[in-house]
Amino acid sequence: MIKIELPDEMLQTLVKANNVAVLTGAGISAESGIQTFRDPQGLWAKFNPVELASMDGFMSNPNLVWDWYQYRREIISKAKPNPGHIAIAEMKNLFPKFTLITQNVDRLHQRAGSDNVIELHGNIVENYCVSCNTPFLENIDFENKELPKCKKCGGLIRPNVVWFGEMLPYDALQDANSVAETADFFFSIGTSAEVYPAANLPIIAKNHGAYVVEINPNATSISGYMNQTFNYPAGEVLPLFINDIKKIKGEK
Ligand code: BJW
Ligand code: ZN
Repeated sequence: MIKIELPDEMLQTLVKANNVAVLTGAGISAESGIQTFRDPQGLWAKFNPVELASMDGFMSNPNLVWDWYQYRREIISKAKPNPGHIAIAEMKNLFPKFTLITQNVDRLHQRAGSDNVIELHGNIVENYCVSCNTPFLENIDFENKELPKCKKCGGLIRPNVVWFGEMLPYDALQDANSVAETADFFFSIGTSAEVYPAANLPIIAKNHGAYVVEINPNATSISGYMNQTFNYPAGEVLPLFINDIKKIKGEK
């Protein structure tokens, strides 16, 4: 367990905030045993994003891409939310307005108890047809190696995630931008802030007057814009926030 004292000036700003928002990335799930993308041991160190996370890659070798998602589904289904996810799920009870925006597809936030999560890059649970866009509603057994075909048109089925070069879901991006523009306290947690448009959100929040905090063991390209950075694992820092906020509010 880390021993740090959270700055009082930051905590006072946070307890007075009416509109708090969190943006998360793969790092929040690292302590649940789910690999990030760009860390030295991350997915992109071993797998090629052009082959596995683009429509061109899928159309060139749909079975390879499907197998990779089946492999990740198995890991994700066996993983459990960690103290970072649980602390974020508690935040909805601590502020008048709270919004969670995630780039993650693993649904661990929802399993920890977060609701109304804005999913910028879709999720790994749902699937749809690449030819007619019809959702594929059958349960996917990750042990089944065969790529399913659309019941309506016979087209290939893909996971409902956002690949490189694809637009983010329109409503999710609109909502995320408007939250960033109106939040008075904004956390960027466990993201390298390398992938756009998500990486812009903390900057938009800062430019609209929010107090911005980054939680990430490593510095990122946006660290310099932050009011505070905590270079520690999210699962260790976030419970300290919850503890201190409850203390200040007299709930503990
Ligand atoms: C911890 C920790 C602990 C570790 N606690 N922290 C040129 C050509 C084509 C497109 C582009 C281009 N140039 C720019 C673009 C746009 C492109 C983009 O941004 N590319 C950049 C890489 C340059 N973006 C897009 O294409 C997006 N769409 C779009 O812009 O549409 C308009 C458009 C269309 C066409 C052309 C141009 C524009 C779509 C992006 C989709 C991203 N998809 C993925 C895969 C999702 C599905 C799946 O999971 O399989 O989303 S890629 C991957 O990156 C995934 C993530 O959500 C995303 C972000 O990664 P994240 O979460 O930040 O993870 P990491 O690994 O990068 O960082 C983890 C961090 O955690 C690290 O900093 C660690 O230190 C930290 N950490 N342990 C806290 N315990
Ligand atoms: Zn179809």
